[in-house]
Parts: sequence; structure tokens; C-alpha cells
Amino acid sequence: MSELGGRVLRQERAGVARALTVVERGGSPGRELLRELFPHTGHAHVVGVTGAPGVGKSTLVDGIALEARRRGRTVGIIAVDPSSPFTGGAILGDRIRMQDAVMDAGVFMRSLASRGQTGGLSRSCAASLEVLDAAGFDLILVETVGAGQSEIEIMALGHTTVVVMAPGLGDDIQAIKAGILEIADVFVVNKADREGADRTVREIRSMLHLAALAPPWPPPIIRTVAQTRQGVADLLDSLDRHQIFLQESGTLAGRRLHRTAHLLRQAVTDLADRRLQAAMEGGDWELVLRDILAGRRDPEDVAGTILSGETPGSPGRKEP
Ligand SMILES: Nc1nc2c(ncn2[C@@H]2O[C@H](COP(=O)(O)OP(=O)(O)O)[C@@H](O)[C@H]2O)c(=O)[nH]1
Ligand SMILES: [Mg+2]
Repeated sequence: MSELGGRVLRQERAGVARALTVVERGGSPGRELLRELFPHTGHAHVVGVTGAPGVGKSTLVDGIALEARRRGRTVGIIAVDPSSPFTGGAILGDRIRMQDAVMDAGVFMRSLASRGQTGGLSRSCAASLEVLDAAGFDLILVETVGAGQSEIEIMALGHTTVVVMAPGLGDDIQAIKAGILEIADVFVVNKADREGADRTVREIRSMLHLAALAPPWPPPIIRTVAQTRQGVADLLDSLDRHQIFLQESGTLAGRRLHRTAHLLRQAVTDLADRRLQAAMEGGDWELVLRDILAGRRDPEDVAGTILSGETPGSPGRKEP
């Protein structure tokens, strides 16, 4: 075990922060660290919290974290904001709002931003989850905005998905409807202090009814006022119940497999990328391309060679 890996397992804050930076950066130090930590994961309850901007996700996550601490659990928080640059205003705002939670040693918070890479976000989120899980946090909350492709991918990393809505954002219900029904385990109607909360609850109910799903876990609809923490204890109770449901129904094993498949897919893509990069940087690259162009070599064969890690160069086939 590396020194850094050991510091993560001892839940040393600075070590956890450093490890997150290393795995987010990727490359072989990140992979090596994840390899060490992986056997120590699988303990955390990973909860995704998603919904349109402004519905109160950050405030809610803050509240859930405080309530979970009150119940003696440690909490990791990953705030994913694909639209903001790393030090952007939104994230900073979230940080400030979350500071009462962050002050507590049992809560660790991290912000992730896409920094313009496609696919990079769910990858660094998956890696960050592994680190926080290995560090022994009981509950890991992942806040994401909306329901874009990368958010759906990120939600697939978790065990329980909370979809947050608020009254007066009716359009969002429509917009969010498509992919969200299948992934929502718990619905929250936040800003229940505002007019229209009942209507939003009814809309969600009829949406679920229309979908004619009869799932073994009918998603509960919880009303909250995140600012005053009203309903937050109920929400945490629902999260706990869902975790027990996952364990007892065997669904958890299925989700773990799903997550493992996701991780494996990423690992394969990463490895292929690295091999291709190495091949392209090899001296024979242009020669290889010319061979393909001239019909002397088949692209599939060359691809196979590259993926196997051999150099695709073709000595003895030099152009006349
Ligand atoms: N009236 C009311 N406002 C809330 C409630 N929860 C959050 N807010 C406010 O809604 C705004 C957006 O909250 P935020 O947590 O940043 O939403 P996010 O974009 O979904 O993370 C902030 O001004 C919050 O203070 C609530 O339950 N009731
Ligand atoms: Mg937020």
C-alpha cells in the first residue's frame, strides 16, 4: 500500500483531498491508486441527487448531510457542475452555503467540473466515488444538474437516485420526464413552503401512474423545505429504507454489477486510447497509414495489433 493509499484508508482529510486530485488527473498514478483502493470499496451508500437548476439540490444536500451527521454517519459530497469552470461562481456559491456542513470533520466535500472533456465527467466522478468509498464515508451524496447524458451516466454510478422538483417549474417536469422515471427511486418536492407544491406532487403521481409501472419499489414522494430542513429527516428515512430494499431484494448486487460494467467499459476505452496514442507517436505511424491506403494492410488487422499493445509498424514492408 502506498503512503497516499494508507492516508485515504485512515480518512485523513488532506490525504483524501490529495488522492482525489490524483485520480481526477488520471494517468498511471491515478490508476495505480485506484487499484490499491478498490478492494476497500463497497461500503458506502451512494445517493445521486438530481434536478433542474434552482430547485434546491445544494441546500437539500447540505440538509441531508447535517441530518446524517446527527445520526452519527460520515458523509462525502461530490457536486458535479458541468457548466461551471472549476472555480466558477455557482460552485463557489454552493461551497459557501455548504460551509456549516463542511466545517464538520465528518463531512468531506468536493466539486467537479467538466473542464471541457467529453466523458471525462462521469469518469472522474466514478474515480472520486471510489476514493470516498475507500475512505469509509457511510453516505456519499452526488449532486448533478438536470438529466443530460453525462448526468444519466453519473446516476448509474449510484445506488439510490433522488429526483428533486419544485413548484412553479412545471416545464421542467415535462423536460425532465423522459429519462427520469426509470431512474428515480425517491422524488422530492422541495420548496413545499411555496404555492403549488400539492400540484407538483399530483403531477408526479399521475406521471408515475401513466407510466403504469408496478415496481417492487414504488418511489415515494417527499415534501421538503430545504432551507428550514423540514422533511429532510423523512427524506433520509426514505433513503435508508431504499438501501435496505436494495440489499434485501438483491437489487444491490445487480446495481453493483452494472457499476462494475461501467467501470470496465471505461477502463477498456482508456486502455485503447493509450495504446492508440502510443502507436501514433511511434515512428512508423505514417508508414502504417500509407500501407492501409495502398491496400497492403487491413485497418481491422492494424487495429487488432494496436489493441494488443504491439507496435503496428511494418518493417520489411517499406515502400519501394
Ligand atoms: N422558498 C424556498 N427556497 C429554497 C428552498 N430550498 C432552497 N431554496 C432557495 O432556492 C435557491 C436555489 O437553491 P440551490 O440549493 O442553490 O438550488 P440548486 O441549483 O438546485 O442546487 C436558493 O436561493 C435557496 O435558498 C425551499 O425549500 N424553499
Ligand atoms: Mg447546486
